[in-house]
Amino acid sequence: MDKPRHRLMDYIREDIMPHRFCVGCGCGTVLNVFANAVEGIGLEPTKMVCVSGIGCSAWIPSPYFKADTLHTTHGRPIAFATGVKIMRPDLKVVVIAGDGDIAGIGGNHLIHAARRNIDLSVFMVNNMIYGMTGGQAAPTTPTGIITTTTPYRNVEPAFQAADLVMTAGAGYVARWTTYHVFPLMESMQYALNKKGFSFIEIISQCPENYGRRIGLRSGNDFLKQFKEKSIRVDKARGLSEEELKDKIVIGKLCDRDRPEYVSELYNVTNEQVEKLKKEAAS
Ligand SMILES: Cc1ncc(C[n+]2csc(CCOP(=O)(O)OP(=O)(O)O)c2C)c(N)n1
Repeated sequence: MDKPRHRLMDYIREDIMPHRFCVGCGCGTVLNVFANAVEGIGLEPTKMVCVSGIGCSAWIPSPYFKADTLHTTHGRPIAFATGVKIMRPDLKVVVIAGDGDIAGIGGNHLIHAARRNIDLSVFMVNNMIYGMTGGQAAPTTPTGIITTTTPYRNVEPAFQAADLVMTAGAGYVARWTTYHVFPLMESMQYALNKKGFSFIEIISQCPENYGRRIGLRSGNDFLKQFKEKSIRVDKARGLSEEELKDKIVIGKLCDRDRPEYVSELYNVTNEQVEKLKKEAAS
């Protein structure tokens, strides 16, 4: 008898399973939610390009998602994705990578992609640490956390990447956690369908290289925390900074329509071509 085959296996590279993510890691959840989101809106993987950088989260699309993927250098997935989108505006270009990749070393690309409102869907898996390299503090590591590079405690404030891209001009910005799988899936679907720069911050867990030094040893420990600490954005409005300390504000943070970079670029180029043609004909 044939082995039963899960429907999502159309979206996942079966030949390299089982995957390499650590036990309890949030990356498997994000891959699952992403595959469900793509399937749910009937997005054809052959019409997509997924771009990632270097890190555990970067493995979600590459090699595991079954579409054309670019596994680029650390910090540069948005820069590569920008090039792909300019050359192939017909394709859906999705970036999935870690907070180190996107908000740390790649922070400048993030700002300018949001400012341009370029039509990319960027899903930043924020595990609050440099997971792949062994647990060094990232710009997203909360204050007070013990990591390999902050053995006494982290004295820096965590970078709020979602706030940054919102201010820079992104079309759609949301934040969810790996506990909120259904709203995250719907949010991904919305982002994939929205023209312009869409950014979802996915608060995720790294029990091995983040949790182990702060007493959160399993994926479940994190999920319980995510559930308890999360507060919907509409409830968070009106609360003071002190009241929001240690809370994770979840939900849609912004949704607006602004001119999109690649369309504008093509418009101005076509205008010039027409103008030159007319000049040559006269
Ligand atoms: C230019 C460059 N700098 C540093 C590194 C080392 N490095 C590889 S992955 C990584 C951090 C990964 O953290 P993140 O992007 O948050 O992904 P995670 O592994 O936590 O999912 C670093 C610093 C590298 N490969 N290239």
